[in-house]
Amino acid sequence: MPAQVPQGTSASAAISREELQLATRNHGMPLEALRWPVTPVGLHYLLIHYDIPMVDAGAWRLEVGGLVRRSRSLTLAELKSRPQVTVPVTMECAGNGRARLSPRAVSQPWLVEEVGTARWTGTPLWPLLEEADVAADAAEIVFTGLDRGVEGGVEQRYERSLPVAQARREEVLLVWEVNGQPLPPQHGHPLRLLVPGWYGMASVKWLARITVVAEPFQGYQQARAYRWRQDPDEAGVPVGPIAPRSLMIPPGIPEFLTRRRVVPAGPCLLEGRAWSGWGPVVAVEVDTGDGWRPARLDPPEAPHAWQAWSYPWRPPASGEYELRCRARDASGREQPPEPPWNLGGYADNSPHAVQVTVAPAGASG
Ligand SMILES: Nc1nc2c(c(=O)[nH]1)N[C@H]1C(S)=C(S)[C@@H](COP(=O)(O)O)O[C@H]1N2
Ligand SMILES: [Mo]
Repeated sequence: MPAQVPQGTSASAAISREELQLATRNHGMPLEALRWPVTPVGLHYLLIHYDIPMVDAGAWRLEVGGLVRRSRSLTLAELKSRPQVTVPVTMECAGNGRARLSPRAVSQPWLVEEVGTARWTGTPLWPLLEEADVAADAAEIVFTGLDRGVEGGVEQRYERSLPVAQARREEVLLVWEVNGQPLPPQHGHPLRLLVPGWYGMASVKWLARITVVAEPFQGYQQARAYRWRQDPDEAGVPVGPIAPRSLMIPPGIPEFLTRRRVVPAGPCLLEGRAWSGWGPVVAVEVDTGDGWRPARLDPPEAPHAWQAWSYPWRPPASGEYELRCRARDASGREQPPEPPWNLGGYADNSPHAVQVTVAPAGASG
């Protein structure tokens, strides 16, 4: 923990009114929704920096310009007539885990549930840019949303860029459907970018403009937010791929206020899901109080979809337990006990812990 608390961070445990205001607008996925391999739309997490814009899809156009030989202005119907793919993708907010840090960035105070997996339908991005004929000296592609606001004292549209090498990945899509429905307002109606394997900030919603540029983009969401930094004066390193994480479906039933779980005595199957943007998850382990033990792990349904895991637990006695899970991916990255602190509060992927009371044998479940 740094000796001095930088501006824009809070050392106090209490959540401020401003943080609560953000938390009621941007909700996480209730952990019991981990049961669904594809998250029902209303249970998918939401992160909206400014206001949800109301967009008339009939009047809307996607402008493609900048360093291209053929600028384009496309209707939704034109985009939908292009080659179409549907793919399950797990998306997670880079700030997931932020509220567990101390001191923490004063921002959306996420705990662990800022994730969801949806079946997205759209068309690959790069062929569209190839048709526009991208200049040889292009460095990045900038994606501009329709939503506007003020952040860090800067009035802006939500805008992010991708280096050309990322934008060329065939799984990067322009999507107009989620789980078989047109994108609802909160998820980017009528079109969003989808960057599988990267934290959600890259997947720009309410997409209006794609601009090819020769220099690294210096917009707020690129050059100031979403960077690994210890200090506000540091330039930092951009946040990109999703670090490995696993979550557990909380077993039994919750106590209303604390959400502590109450589980009947006897065998208890622990289940959950795990994912990483650095390759498939190759191992999930569970600690029920006596060390890490391997869980059973399913393969992913698609390269960027989460994987189901399970672990048969036999509580040795009634009483209080803390259950934890952790994942390791094919790149060798593993959920650390304590991730390195950073100013923005990004990617705290320390293990998910669930507090459980096992009822005495013979007690009614
Ligand atoms: N235009 C726009 N795109 C955006 C955002 C935004 O505020 N405006 N939020 C980003 C962030 S930080 C995340 S985590 C994801 C959340 O996507 P979802 O709300 O569909 O789950 O959208 C990203 N795309
Ligand atoms: Mo996010």
